[in-house]
Amino acid sequence: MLSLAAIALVVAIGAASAAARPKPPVKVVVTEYEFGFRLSRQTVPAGRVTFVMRNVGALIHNFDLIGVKEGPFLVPGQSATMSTTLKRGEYIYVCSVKYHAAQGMQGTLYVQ
Ligand SMILES: [Cu+2]
Repeated sequence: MLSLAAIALVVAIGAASAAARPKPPVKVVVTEYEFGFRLSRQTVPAGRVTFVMRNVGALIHNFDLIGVKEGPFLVPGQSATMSTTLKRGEYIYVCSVKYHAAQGMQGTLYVQ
């Protein structure tokens, strides 16, 4: 029978190795289309985030996380990634092609 001490040791080792390993960045898939965005997750933990942006529409679009980082303009069918480090808060994102935000290409990303 496994003693309680042995179980405690296994748990302690597990916790130590988890702490030593840096956390992998959180991935958010951003789909761009006329006229809106679909995000694989709307809320992420604070820290490193990688956005995988895909334009599945018929016009040029981008993903501009206002005040943080602006993704490249993507032609239909194109993809790109961008990484950034986010603190807790609410972040507005838009497509910065003229009139696209007003037509629905905007939203809020929540960082907890
Ligand atoms: Cu757009």
